[in-house]
Amino acid sequence: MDQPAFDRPRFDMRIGLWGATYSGKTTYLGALKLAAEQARSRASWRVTSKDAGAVSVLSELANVLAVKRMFPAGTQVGTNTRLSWSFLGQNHANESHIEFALEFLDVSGRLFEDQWTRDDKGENADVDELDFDEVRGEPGLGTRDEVAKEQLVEHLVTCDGIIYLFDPIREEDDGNGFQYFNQMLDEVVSRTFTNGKLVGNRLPHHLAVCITKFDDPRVLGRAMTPRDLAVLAEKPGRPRIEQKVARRYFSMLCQERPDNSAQHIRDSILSNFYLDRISFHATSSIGFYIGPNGRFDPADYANVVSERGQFRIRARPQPMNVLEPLVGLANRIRRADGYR
Ligand SMILES: Nc1nc2c(ncn2[C@@H]2O[C@H](COP(=O)(O)OP(=O)(O)O)[C@@H](O)[C@H]2O)c(=O)[nH]1
Ligand SMILES: [Mg+2]
Repeated sequence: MDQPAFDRPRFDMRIGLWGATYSGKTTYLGALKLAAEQARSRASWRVTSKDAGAVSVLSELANVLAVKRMFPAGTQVGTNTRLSWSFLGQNHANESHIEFALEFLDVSGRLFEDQWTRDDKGENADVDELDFDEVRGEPGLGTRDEVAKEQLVEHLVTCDGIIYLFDPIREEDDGNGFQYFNQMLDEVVSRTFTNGKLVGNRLPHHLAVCITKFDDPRVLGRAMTPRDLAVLAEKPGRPRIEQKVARRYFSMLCQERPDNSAQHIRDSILSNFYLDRISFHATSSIGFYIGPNGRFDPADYANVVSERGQFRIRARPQPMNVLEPLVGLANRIRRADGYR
């Protein structure tokens, strides 16, 4: 990792983790613990929490990835529970420290699909498009979802920075994630405006957009040319894909079809956040497969295999750009704050 040095601690920075269902949030959490343990740079990192429950969730997720070599079960970490971890960084060169909190509110995936992105087959679908509260079939559902949504908005409002996970594979298959994204952001803006905390006409937050599953050949194979991939194979060890590749790939997704999900999400990001507070990252929670010769092989780098109908992780997960976006955000927030 090559994050800038930090020289003064700030202990009340809060970063939120956000992303649509299946974007890779739960996997990312487990990978964070592995990434902190594997970090070999000027700084060392520890992830811990004052909440014993949060500590065991992280250990369990990391264990599923690293030992069982599986992806965590699709069930929620604890629907609507707020989990919080502290990241403690120590710079070896000058003994300085940094600390920030990552908060995660796992809301039910249904919240997004039912209300905003569901294909409504009801007769009055057009008429009821704007109706949030209507309870269809299951009594109480509308109210519970309202509460969950309210919690998530409040959670995002109070964070200094947001890690947003964008799943390029899902978005390409059924790209409607933007509806959920845009509606949430509108509410976050409204609430921030009410609190008098907008900066000009935009959110004060810093945003790291992590394009997930970058190890998947469907992603990397399009984000880089065969020649680029061959260059990666020249150096021994595991390659780390740079931010500019993630940015370029995201732009490419935006340009492919005029009305696709990535395009909508980009418009929304650019209108709600300041450009110098946004970063893009090529993220993989599991990293690439590297064979016995210790080199990246452009023809054989997928780290997921299908075994009896189940996805398994092929070799030791070595997360790429998982901790980096978080540390980058913390550093940006600290700098923007004038070392508060
Ligand atoms: N190739 C690849 N697949 C991933 C990665 N992270 C998640 N996935 C896949 O995406 C699925 C959903 O991930 P999950 O973390 O449960 O998403 P969540 O719904 O946002 O919590 C997993 O079961 C994996 O199949 C990754 O880093 N690489
Ligand atoms: Mg999950």
